[in-house]
Amino acid sequence: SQKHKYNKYNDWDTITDWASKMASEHSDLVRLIDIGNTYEGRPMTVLRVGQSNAEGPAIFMDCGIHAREWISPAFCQWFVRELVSGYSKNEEIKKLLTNLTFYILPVLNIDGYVYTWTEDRMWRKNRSPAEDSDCFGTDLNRNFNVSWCDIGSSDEPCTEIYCGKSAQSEEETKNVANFILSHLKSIKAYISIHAFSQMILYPYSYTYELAPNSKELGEISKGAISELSSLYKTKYVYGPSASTIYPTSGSSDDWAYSQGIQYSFTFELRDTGKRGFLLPESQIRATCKETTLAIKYIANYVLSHSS
Ligand code: 0X9
Ligand code: ZN
Repeated sequence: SQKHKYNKYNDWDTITDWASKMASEHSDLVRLIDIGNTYEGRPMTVLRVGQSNAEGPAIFMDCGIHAREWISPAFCQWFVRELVSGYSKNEEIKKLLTNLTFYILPVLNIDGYVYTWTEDRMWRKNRSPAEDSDCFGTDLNRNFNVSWCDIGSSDEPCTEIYCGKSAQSEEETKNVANFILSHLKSIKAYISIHAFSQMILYPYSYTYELAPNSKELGEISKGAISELSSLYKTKYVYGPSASTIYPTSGSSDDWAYSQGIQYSFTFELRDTGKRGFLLPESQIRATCKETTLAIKYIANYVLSHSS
């Protein structure tokens, strides 16, 4: 594999080696948790980052549900480094890692990600074949078991928003859902990182109704954006997913929320469409630095609002 770089896009083999290295070089802070295999048999590995072995409050964050959104896995890698390197030199990070656990899945849709490196840069879905169709791939952000295959989703396998054979029919979705369910007592926040549009979204996506704590989620988003934009003045908007971007059903954030995880967010990182999914590597550093500020804001909020 290639040499791992934080300001470049890394292929899957390089990300795998990087994860092992993080765990071996920072064994006091990082553990790898195998949550099951993808459709094509690749192991999905969550990095558990945190000081304590106790099951304190936790934040689950995933990157790369959509294969072509390369800035997303780049951010998860950046954020892990931010945590491990900040632990010894930054009081804020030290406090977070002493009191919180981060579960970080750097690439959720690994098969799709590999496919974007080898066959089709613009691939979005996973790589499982459909029944009775020559088309491949389920949109994993339509496959979760919440209002499954309803608004903003399609039962036609050849579309980009195919919901799959059934709710949580896909290995990748099942593995994530099982992991979250088995840590439901500790996971207080769920954050899903996508691109692009520069938005922070929160439930609901499958209905225009407001979520019970919608006002609080809006205030958290506003605070996170004010941190984010303090660095480079990047313009972000926020709001309930359905009305702010478009309605979707079977999405990960709505599912996490339906399981009682009250702080559920989807980030759409840079840009607003000029380069879109093909965000140049020259923007990785700034995008990751500003997004780190937003995630730290949410983490601090969650920490001070969970007992
Ligand atoms: O369509 C999607 O899944 C997301 N946009 S993307 O361009 N990254 O594919 C939007 C998701 C909005 N819905 C939820 N947050 N549930
Ligand atoms: Zn996406």
